Amino acid sequence: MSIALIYAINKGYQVHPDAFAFLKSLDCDVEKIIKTIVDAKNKFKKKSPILIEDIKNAISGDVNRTIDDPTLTNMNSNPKSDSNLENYKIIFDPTYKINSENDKDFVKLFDSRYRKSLKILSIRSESRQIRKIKQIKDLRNKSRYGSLDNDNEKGKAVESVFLAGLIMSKRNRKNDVELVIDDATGSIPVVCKTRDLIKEASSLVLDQMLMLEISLSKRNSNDFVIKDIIFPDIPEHVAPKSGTESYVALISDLHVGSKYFMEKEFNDFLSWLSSDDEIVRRIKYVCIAGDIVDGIGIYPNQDKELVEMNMNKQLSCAASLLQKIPKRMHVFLIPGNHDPGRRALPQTALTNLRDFQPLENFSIIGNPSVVELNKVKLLMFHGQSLDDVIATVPGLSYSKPVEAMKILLKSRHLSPIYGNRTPIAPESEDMLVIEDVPDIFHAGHVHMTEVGRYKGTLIVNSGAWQRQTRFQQTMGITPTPGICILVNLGNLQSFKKDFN
Ligand code: D5M
Ligand code: FE
Ligand code: ZN
Repeated sequence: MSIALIYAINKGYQVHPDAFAFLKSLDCDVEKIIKTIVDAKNKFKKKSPILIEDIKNAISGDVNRTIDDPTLTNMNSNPKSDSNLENYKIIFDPTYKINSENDKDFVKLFDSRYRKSLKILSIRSESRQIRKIKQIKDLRNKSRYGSLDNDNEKGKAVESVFLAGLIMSKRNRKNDVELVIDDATGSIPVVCKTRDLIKEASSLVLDQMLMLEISLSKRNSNDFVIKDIIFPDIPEHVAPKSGTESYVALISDLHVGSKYFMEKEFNDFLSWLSSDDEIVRRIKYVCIAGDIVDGIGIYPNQDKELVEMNMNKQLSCAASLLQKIPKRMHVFLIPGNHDPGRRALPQTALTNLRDFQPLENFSIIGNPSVVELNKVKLLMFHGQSLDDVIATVPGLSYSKPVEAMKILLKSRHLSPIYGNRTPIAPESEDMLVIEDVPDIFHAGHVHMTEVGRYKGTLIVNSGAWQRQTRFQQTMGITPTPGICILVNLGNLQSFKKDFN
């Protein structure tokens, strides 16, 4: 740390106290970060102090951005494009928020999930009638006969109340479905009795947030009977029209280092990106949604399926492929479950890729991240939780990942189910709540390309560049690798480009 400071001071740069505190909290090569910032500022002859933003940009590889434009918006300098309309912003990146020394306190995490989800529900008018679970139980206990004697302002007996909470358990019984809902004041069993509600309950996943209207009448049953299920959900919306014919290329799951990595097809894709093709000329952005390398020790006997057993060599090989992406395209790259770093969500940026190649045109960011491309909001998530959603919701399958991705949007959470296959870290803030309504929701992980739409959001699963593995063969999963999805940011129309 002190060497880094001396370096900055000797070059005539001050470090802002906030930036100093921020640097101390980081678990990475501080000297290298400072040197990158100082060198960039020197190059642009800027003498301003080093701020937190400079550090964040240096980590994500966008050191020139703060220097170009303090609002953090990058104006593409490609003279062939309509430069006023070409720009990107990183709206959310968990990398700097992740606390590696968290104290395993899941109470804070779930409290954050509850609060953030309640805020999302607050746009619904019914949310004003939400009562705390303890209050609802007290009301019920007070009434001895028939409906409750709690009256509304007009003196009429209240027939139903609203509650909001996380689903603690779900039990299919003979004629109904019982849910146990939890808020900070307690938990309550509630029951779906009608056919429609029972059907709706089949797509509910554990630990997701819900608002429920429940009947207070005891006439027919002693249970708290659900009258309506209200999901946090995304609203019907129209994506902003950027007015340009710019494209974003969406890919994921390269698995460099695996013997199944489709090196030839991926190189064909890279050559195409450097070609003079009419479409390629319009590609301004490339998004890569994780599983860049195959990693080491990710699953039992993986070594038998690797061509490269050394993690650094896998990374260096991936970096030398990725540096072939033309510099005029800006690349956003997030990690997946095969990449180095912690497995639990959210994951920090794979910045060590840059140790092997400069990758100047890359924003290397965490999983999940939200970026804005020409005003179009794009949510990038590797997709680990799709395994859990597909395994628990009846009727879903690996061949149709879009349906599972819709469930994530409806629950406004990227990984609602806790304690199954997707590890979630006990952060004090739940960064997996989908706070911003995305115009494009991009994930990978299941190795199956599919595109769909939900309430104005374009949903894309971008497949893979890895042939069917032995595991997938035994599971009967036939992936659709070697395909890139292109999206026109002007109208959100998409199409596939197949490299097989
Ligand atoms: O995951 C690729 C897909 O294959 C994903 O849907 C999970 C599934 N998969 C892969 N390996 C396993 C094991 N060992 N158990 C269960 N499911 C698996 P990827 O992240 O590329 O490995
Ligand atoms: Fe993968
Ligand atoms: Zn994966």
